Amino acid sequence: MTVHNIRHGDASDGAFAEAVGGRLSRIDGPAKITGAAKYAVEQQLEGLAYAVLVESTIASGKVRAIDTTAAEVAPGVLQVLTPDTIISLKTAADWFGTPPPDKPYCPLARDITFSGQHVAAVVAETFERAVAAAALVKVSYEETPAIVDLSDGKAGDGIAIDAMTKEWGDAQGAFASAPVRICAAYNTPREYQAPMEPHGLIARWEGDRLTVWEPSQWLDGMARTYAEWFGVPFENVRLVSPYIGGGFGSKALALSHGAVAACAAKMLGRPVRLVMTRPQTFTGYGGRAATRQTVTIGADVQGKIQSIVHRGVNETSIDGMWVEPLGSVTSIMYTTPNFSSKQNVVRVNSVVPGAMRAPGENPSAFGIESAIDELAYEVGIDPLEIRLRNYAEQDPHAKKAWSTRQLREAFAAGAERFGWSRRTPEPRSMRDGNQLIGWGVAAGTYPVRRAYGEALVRILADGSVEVESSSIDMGQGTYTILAQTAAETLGVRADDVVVKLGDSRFPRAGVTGGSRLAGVMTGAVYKAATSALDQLVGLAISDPRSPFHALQANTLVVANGRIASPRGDGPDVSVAELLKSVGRDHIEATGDTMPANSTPEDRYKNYTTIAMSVPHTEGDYSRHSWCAHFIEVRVDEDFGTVRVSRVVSALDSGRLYNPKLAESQWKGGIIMGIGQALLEEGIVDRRHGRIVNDNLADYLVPTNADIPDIEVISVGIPDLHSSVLGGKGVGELAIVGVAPAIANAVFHATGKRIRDLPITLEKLI
Ligand code: MCN
Ligand code: MOS
Repeated sequence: MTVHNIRHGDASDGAFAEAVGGRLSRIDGPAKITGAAKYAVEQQLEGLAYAVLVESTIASGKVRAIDTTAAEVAPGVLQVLTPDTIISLKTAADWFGTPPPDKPYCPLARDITFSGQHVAAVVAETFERAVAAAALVKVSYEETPAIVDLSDGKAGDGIAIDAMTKEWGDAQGAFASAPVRICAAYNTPREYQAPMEPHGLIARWEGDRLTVWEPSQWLDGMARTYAEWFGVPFENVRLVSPYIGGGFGSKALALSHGAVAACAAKMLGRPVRLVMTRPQTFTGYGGRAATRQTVTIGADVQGKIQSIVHRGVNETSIDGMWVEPLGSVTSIMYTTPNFSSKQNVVRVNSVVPGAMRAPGENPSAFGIESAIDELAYEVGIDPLEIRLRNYAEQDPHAKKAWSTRQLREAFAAGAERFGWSRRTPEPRSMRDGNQLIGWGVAAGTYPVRRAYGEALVRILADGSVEVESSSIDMGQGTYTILAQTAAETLGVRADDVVVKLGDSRFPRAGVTGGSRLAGVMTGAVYKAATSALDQLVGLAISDPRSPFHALQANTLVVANGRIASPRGDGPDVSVAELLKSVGRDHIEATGDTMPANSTPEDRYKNYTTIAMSVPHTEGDYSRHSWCAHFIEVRVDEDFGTVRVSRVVSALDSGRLYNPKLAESQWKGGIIMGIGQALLEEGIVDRRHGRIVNDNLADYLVPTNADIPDIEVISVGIPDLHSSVLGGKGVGELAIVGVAPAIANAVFHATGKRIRDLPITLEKLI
């Protein structure tokens, strides 16, 4: 979509900054800083109309009637949509591509299952007129009692998710006979992604072709959903998403507000823009589900674990299913001969929860990494030492070797840098005036999720290079690392590479979720660039017009945009000159990492569903990123306020494609973890089942003043079992383990164990 002028990385890194592994600065940065970057809903289209949603004010019941009379005659109103007037859609397949039931889909609800559900929409000539008219829509309801959250008496134990059960040995028996036993319950509240850019879209129909400008973590998956809703071919839907102002898991799927806007555009014959208000971003899609876990550990007096029994529950909605895998870290972090983990989900009247940075691993780590700390105090062993005593030398669940696990190295590097050896073990033993100081440690992990990728690389007449992919950059650095990959492979400078992302017309890409995109796309670009290079060298050697033709070389080298014989004894011309001499205006190649015998159906499935994701335990290895967080807190003894004053984290994400960007990702994850530990909590009004702090003044996320110095250390080594270029996931890893490290530090500071996030002052005094 976009042309970037590259600003180079740290001067000290010189030309190396442009190769894979170099510290090149974000090439999309200048466009963002100057405001030149145009986000999806900022497109100016002829005849644009504006849609505003009307949402249910009850959490459970039925819409009795919708009175639209006043709204319809309000100034500037073009259309009022209700379940009765909106066009009917077909149900789309889910993200696994499971064939959907053959029944109509209506994005406006008659049956209300949560507060904030879309019940109507108003479209007007201006946004302000749509807002004013939406306030005139009168909805009457028949209300029924809502199950407000997990603690509601009506909630019950929920549904057992058997697929989540993991068991080996005799966990209950071994626990009963263990000399040391601990058992505790850990809770995390509803949390929200809170991206800076709210969800929204512009939809435009031209005949039976739909273009949607929408921030998206998955253009091809969303295009498939729109196509299935409207019953048009996949090729007829174009998704455009040049920049994304943060997603954190929330922008991967086409949602009902998108369907409403696309219906309105079709019915009206005009392009329609619909942008959620900030409060609507708390109910228009789900944040992280609230969770409860019980972790039971049996150990010997040396702190060696003999048994772990783990039970977890997460919220889901009345009519949707979300499973937050709570046993994911519990089952792999430590070695134990006996293990049992089971999980239930409980239906409550909320929007269906969704993916939020490290879904599963994040709350899972809060349970096990708090519990192991409790065990450390119980047996009187240093919390770092107990982790090393129970170190898992292989995947305890899959019983496979780790592809790479630099966790011991992470513990060592982090402890050294933090000064862990100076810690005094007793709670409340370290202070500075009236501030109690606590030092806590916790580990984190995230699986290496993989899929296949595809990209196009084009060498142009002037020797510059274009890379095209329908994958996206929501701030992680995709533009930059793909420029580096193409530059290194083709022997050109990174500022001669233009990376075009975020348009579903480009070669397809799977979901940007599960921290997989960097590994998938660097692999695909490497492949495409390699085959473009082969073509270039092939032409140079074989074309009679080429200056290299007489040389009878079987290969040539390309570096700094010039092509020459390996021994340097022949011509030395620029790539542009070579293309001119052989009469070509460009060379292009598409490369992908799909298995060789893949059919077109396999490819469609790979890019538009998650059904072809490669399991992280495929083959002989278990693949994960790892980290260790060392955190200092200062707790005001009188007020109970907690401040994080120092963070040192050592992380293993394998080879880093760009350390500067990986460090920035890790720091972002740690900052989000500090928010989770100390601030973030969706508060439910128990009378109405409504989220009351549905705005960024009341739903607190960290600001600069909350964030101390954060030091991150890379301890990874290349892992070729995990990706083509040896990297493992970066984006989600670092949030995992931050909240328990802080809770553990708070215990060390105060002697008070907080097992309910967030750690707010009233829980401490
Ligand atoms: N990287 C690297 N070396 C590696 C792997 C990654 O240098 N071995 C760097 C690259 O700059 C790459 C970035 O880390 O662009 C993230 O790569 P990866 O871990 O593969 O994650 P994805 O590209 O798939 O991004 C998604 C991931 C997820 S799932 C969430 S949630 C999340 C995250 O990234 N949401 C984010 N980071 C985010 N960062 C921003 N700014 N905004 C979000 O919404
Ligand atoms: Mo990330 S929560 O997998 O988009």
